[in-house]
Amino acid sequence: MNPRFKVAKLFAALVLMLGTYLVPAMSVQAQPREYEPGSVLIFPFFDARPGKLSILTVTNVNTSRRVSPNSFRQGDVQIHYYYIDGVDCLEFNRTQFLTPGDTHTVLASQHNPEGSFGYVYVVAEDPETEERIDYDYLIGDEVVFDSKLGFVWQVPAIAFQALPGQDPLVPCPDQTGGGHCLTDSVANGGTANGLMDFDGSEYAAFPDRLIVSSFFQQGPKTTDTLVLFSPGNPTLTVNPEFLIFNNREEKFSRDFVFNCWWSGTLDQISNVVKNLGGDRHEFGPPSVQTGWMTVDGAEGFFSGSGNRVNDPPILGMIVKSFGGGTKGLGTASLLHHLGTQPAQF
Ligand SMILES: [Ca+2]
Ligand SMILES: [Ca+2]
Repeated sequence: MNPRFKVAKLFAALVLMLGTYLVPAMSVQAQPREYEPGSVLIFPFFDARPGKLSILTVTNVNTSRRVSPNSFRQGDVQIHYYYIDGVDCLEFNRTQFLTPGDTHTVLASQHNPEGSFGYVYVVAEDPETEERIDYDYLIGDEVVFDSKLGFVWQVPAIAFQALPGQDPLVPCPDQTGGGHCLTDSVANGGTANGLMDFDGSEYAAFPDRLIVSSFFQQGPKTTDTLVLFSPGNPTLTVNPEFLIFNNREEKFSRDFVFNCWWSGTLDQISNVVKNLGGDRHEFGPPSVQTGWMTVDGAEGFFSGSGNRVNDPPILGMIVKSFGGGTKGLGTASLLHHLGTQPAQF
């Protein structure tokens, strides 16, 4: 074989091989995957106020009882609950040990005696050292009984997968005694800053924009309640931008301000949702208009210092009620999302 051709062939093989190893780098684009197991679960809204009952479940789908050199089984994990109060975003946290295939269901009001509503996140940790680990075996659900509105809603937790252990061909250098990859580790591509980085290296990135795919024009019989929050920033005031569309491709831009966690009806964002000016005959009878909207963090500023940040990360969900009052029907869902951006907390 011509030596030059041989070199070219070798180079091509090398590129191919490198390509295989470079595949995990593309996971920068990874987004949360609501119905798949992850290492961090975020419940956007727990509500333990009078008349509401929030039941949270975390299930460990790793059933491996193989014993590691540190005497823990591979399916043993510590889960760390962080309850964040919806008013001041102060934290209450506690841990729970889960055996292989274990499931843990709690009543938010009993499990967290300090807060009545807000959001919760759950992080997988090594049961021996309590370090955060790549343990994509946690799934979560929440059921809320709302006797005030007269309905029950359920949503899955938003699951973020950890990324150091994504490639079975390239074992991560920094592992626990139980054989799980550490997430906050420089050797594993992380930052070792004591924080969770949702940057496509430690954990899947946050979504850039959230989308309410459809809502009915708001009125006495249709009330949608949106939940929004920016994790990890108790003193951050977020100034998101809403793009609201009717069913005739007309767009309305609105901005809005909230502190750390917010829940409110769509008409608190803009009265446009009560008067969409779209096609009344598309749906019905009865004639009701529909619209949709996108939400982007846009910008935020810290109370006190006044320092501004671009595009703070946000997550959320929506509770929809129809009919009004206790005679109504209701449902809830997570939001759709688009694009990726980093978050850190
Ligand atoms: Ca980190
Ligand atoms: Ca954004």
